[in-house]
Amino acid sequence: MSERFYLTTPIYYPSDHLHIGHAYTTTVADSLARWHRFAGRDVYFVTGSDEHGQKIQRAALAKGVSPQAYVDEIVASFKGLWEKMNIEYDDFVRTTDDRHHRAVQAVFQKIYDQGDIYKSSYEGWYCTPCETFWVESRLEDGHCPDCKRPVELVEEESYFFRLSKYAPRLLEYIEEHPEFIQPETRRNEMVNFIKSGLEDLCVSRTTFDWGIPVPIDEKHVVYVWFDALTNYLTALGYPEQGELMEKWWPADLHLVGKEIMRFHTIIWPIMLMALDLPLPKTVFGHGWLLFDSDKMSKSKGNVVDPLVLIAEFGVDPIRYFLMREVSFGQDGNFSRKALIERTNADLANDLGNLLNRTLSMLDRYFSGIVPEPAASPNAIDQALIDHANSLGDAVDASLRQYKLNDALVKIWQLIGRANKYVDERAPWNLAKLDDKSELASVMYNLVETLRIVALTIKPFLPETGEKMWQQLGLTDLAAKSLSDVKWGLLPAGTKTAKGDPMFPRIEVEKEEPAKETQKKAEAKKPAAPVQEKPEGVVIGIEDFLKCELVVAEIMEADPIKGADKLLKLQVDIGSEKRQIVAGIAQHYAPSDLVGRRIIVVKNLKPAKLRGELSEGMLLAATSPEGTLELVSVSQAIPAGSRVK
Ligand code: ME8
Repeated sequence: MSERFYLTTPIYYPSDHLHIGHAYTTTVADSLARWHRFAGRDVYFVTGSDEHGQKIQRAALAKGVSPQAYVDEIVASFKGLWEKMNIEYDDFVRTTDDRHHRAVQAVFQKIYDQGDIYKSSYEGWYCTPCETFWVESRLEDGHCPDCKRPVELVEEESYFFRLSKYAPRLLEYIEEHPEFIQPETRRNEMVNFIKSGLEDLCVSRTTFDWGIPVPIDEKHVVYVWFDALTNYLTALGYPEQGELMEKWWPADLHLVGKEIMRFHTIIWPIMLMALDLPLPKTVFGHGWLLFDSDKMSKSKGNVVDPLVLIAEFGVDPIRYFLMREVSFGQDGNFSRKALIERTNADLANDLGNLLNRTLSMLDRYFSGIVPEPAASPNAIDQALIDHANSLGDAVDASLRQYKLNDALVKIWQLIGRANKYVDERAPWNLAKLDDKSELASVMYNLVETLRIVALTIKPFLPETGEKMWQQLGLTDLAAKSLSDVKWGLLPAGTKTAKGDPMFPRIEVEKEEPAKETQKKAEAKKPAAPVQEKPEGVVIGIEDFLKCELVVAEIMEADPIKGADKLLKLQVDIGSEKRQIVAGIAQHYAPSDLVGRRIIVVKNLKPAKLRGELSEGMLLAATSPEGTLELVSVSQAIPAGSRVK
């Protein structure tokens, strides 16, 4: 029987639309699922939506619709996003599904019947955004220690779950199963949390009704986390002990963000112990995707909408960035600049160029048909062959340890090796020889490397894998598996079909201000030709005078939707009003700008930045720390005055 792999993502709250942080977890899960399928394992991949609780009820109320209508609309958008991102899940559990209702009531009833749930009353604190109960001693300045928002005092009759009773057993389990909580830093945090004392957990609420009724007492609804965690069993048909439960439980991997590790490594395993079910093999708590070093969240207004990014860049650059940029387990920063740089450097430059130049040469030297590798390999050929031949196992080993970025680094090392191979073996020189056998081998080796890259890339970047496969003139990709990542399976005689570049370079100048462009020039691999700023060049006065610098008064300043670095300014330059788009939003609030007299270049060719016309450029200086200050004059100098 083939090895099996059951993996899950958190089921997300439809309290709002999903952002790139949610897409991160789901993309990782999808790539793992696709990889294990590709490696011949039997995979079950489940995601879903966590639709009950006070937070959702309040959100629906605020919108003036029923909670069900509210969640129906948002959950449809979840599914739409996953489809766009090529997420191939096997099941999507909605906690409003009847099957889930049955599973939760069965779990509650069983634990109650055996005496691990009892009735008492709760008086304490509750964080609604996190749907978490807190004892006073864990609060920080009266705020939720997780999300730092205010908590509410709750006083109500409740059912309690005897967490405390199971704490010693859980600690022992964690100690004996080092793979259970990963990465290791999170294991230590969880162990410390348990050792500091577990209180019994309140598992029902009475002050609102958007939830699953407690089976023995319909005044109560089941606490939303007790409800949500059960989804991992719902997907297997629990409480029926059928084929699905038998085949897939325990789960191999619950993939979650680090902030919900406590629920998954304390409450959930104790629920399972009480149900007499085995615990999941691994709960992996990954880091956060940060935006300007802060966790993205809707309430902070710093979220990045994946749909907007996909529309602009396509799906695979986003998938690639999420998995490559962040060391899995740790926090990582999202920025548009980093996304563009990654796409240009790794996808357009390294991968795109390798495919393009290889297929162009093949067209030129062999009319696009893969030749027989006639010559025996020299040391350089052999190094490439060995590298490519070991790639499949190397990627598999990284993924078994949840090192996604390592896996991608390994693929890109082979791509880098192949690009270097082109330069080392210089096919254009071999083409001058009468004997074409060496040229044939070199070209075969390059196309064969690309075939291996396409296969290993596909689980991470499905569209890219398919496009490469097509250009390589190969068929039947869906039937290929890890055993095809083996040197020499490319049939000579294959007719390739070179296409358009898969990743055209993203030209940033068109949409970003000069400051951004300048930063790009300093980056390791510029995405596009940039204007060099000459240093130490002596110019004549006539050159300087070509530049018409004038004093301008800022009349209005406004943010630009979707461009967090830009502000749109209406300025008076004496003779006329102008609009200028400037990259100063992170240094000045719009209200601080109105009335200032600044210096602008009046005769700069107008440009469009993010769809907004910019008719001129303002002058500013940057400190070594990166803060920016506008060059200004006092109110004594009227708008329109020439600066010389
Ligand atoms: O917690 N960086 O749902 P949720 C990385 N319903 N990952 C992020 C992220 C960020 N900035 N923001 C969100 C819930 N995530 C519960 C789960 S499971 C039984 C119930 C991802 O909508 C990450 O996986 O708040 C995180 O754990 C999850 O979304 C939280 O989603």
